[in-house]
Amino acid sequence: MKKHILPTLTAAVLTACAPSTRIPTAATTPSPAAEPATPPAAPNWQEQAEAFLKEYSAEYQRLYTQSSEAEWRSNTRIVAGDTSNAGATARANERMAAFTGSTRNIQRLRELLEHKQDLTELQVKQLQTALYNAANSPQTIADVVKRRIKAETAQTEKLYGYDYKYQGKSVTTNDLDELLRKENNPLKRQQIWEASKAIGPTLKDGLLNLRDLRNQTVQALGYPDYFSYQASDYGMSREEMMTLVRKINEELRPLYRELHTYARYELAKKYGVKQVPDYLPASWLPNRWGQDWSAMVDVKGLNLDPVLAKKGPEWQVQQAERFYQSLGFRALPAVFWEKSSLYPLPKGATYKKNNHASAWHMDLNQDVRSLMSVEGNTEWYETTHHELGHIYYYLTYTNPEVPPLLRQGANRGYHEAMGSLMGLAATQKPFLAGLGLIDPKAKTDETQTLLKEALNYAVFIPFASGVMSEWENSFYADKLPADQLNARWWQLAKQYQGIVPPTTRGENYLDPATKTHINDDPAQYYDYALSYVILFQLHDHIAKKILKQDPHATNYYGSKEVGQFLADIMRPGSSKDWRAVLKEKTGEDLSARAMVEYFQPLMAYLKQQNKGRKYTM
Ligand code: X8Z
Ligand code: ZN
Repeated sequence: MKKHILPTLTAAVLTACAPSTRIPTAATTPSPAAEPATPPAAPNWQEQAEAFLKEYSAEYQRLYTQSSEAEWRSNTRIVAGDTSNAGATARANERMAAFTGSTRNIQRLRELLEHKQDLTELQVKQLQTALYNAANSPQTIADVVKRRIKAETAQTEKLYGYDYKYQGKSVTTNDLDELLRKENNPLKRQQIWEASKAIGPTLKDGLLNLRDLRNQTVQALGYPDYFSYQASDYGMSREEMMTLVRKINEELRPLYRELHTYARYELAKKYGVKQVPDYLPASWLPNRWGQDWSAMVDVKGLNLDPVLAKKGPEWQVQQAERFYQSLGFRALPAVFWEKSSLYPLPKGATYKKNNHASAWHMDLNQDVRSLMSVEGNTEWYETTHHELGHIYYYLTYTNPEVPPLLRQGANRGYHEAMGSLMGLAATQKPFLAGLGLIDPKAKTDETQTLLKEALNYAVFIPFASGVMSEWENSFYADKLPADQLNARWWQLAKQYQGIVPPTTRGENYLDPATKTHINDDPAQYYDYALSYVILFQLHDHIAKKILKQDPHATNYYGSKEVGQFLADIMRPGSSKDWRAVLKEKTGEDLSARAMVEYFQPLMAYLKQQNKGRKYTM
């Protein structure tokens, strides 16, 4: 999850205009009535915008910082029964909302934007961003906004304060994930999987309430629903976004179909099940949501788990930093090491913390932190690179050229792509050999390596662009009825992922709510699908054009040219149009071409393996 943009503060460029004018536009500057002889000088709109933005940005940054500090405490110290952090967070977010959504600010923003043609591009972008932020907190409906803020804080506490139990004992989500990667007994697997879903029903009332409040909030400034609001951050309508993610899914479908068939047969063999099921039982997969199956394959000579377990979690974070530094990025600032919360809480701690990885830009300046529970294994190794990608993005666009309001990704997908790209690069063989993490002389199987990668990156697409995006689209835009929430989830899981629950899951469960983003990063999971598409486009360019290496076997380490390429994308933040950035840097529009091409060599192998097997999707 990306806490790099706080849920209540979500900010970005608004290109699709908010049509409603429920707030009357302020009259233009009154002309001095007493002196009709000399016409008043036309207002200098650029100067006016500059003055407004200067004052606005200073206050915005001040309140943003207070809000981040409060949120940080709420996410790193959750004490059962103690609502003091939640109270402080709600108050800080209310102050932020009262400012960003104030009627006065909205009026002024609209007035200035009416003179768009007289303003600089940078001014227009900032004003649009501020107006976009306003739509999340319009003070014309202050009461709704207040209730939404309170409900969001309460949902977060519930989500991360939950006490997961397996076999009668408290367990962490790290424990459950580890069990799902390793356990071979299908009955036990089902119990583990069910334990991971027990949180769902506890979140139902809160989520339904949040749906209404989120929709109502953005409707006040003319957005039809919360999903449309989030999509507009890309300058796209809801329909355009859904068309895009469906297209991406279609393009990767032939590969997914092969992977799905392969997995059904291989897992049936592994679990000793004679009748191969048409659809994959969710509890068979090494991930709570079936979004990453890479743990299914162990590539001889490339298994990092034992090495990483020995090196330990601290080493992993330091190593990720070294990788970025080798490309020319600076060392992480001292505050990162002092104030981040990087490792699991000690056993017996009297409080809990958010168990999902995130990166924070606390003050839109140099205070950057990460919240993780890093353990020594491959999954956390990749996640650490992912989070540092957010951190280096923050540090790179924090420069005098980029005003605070535009310190965000070219779009949200880019923000997710950077670190995932580095995560991919940090697992390729030449990189690992160069680092001494594997034996450079060891013969490794290239097909198995590519298969393992496909089970990670390609398998993710139907989950992200299919199940998650479609469900949230139905939930927010179509107001999915409360008695169809779980049914819709499993219908989508079957359709897109070919996955079914191990037993019937009625509406007494709420399995979508077990995914953190559904609660606290709402209606934007397609960011991750787009980020994978973008990351393969960037990787393809880096490998072929910069490093002149095979995309399947690269070593970015030490390449200042690669660092330059990435920093050039990060530096402007959202002051540049995201489509223009991609075109300029790769020569391409957004496209799954590179991703499909990357996995193409795997198709022949999978077809061979699947010969004579029954395809069900
Ligand atoms: O939530 C995340 C990051 C935090 S921004 C760890 N990710 C998605 C997930 O875990 O579901 C990374 C990829 C997908
Ligand atoms: Zn992220």
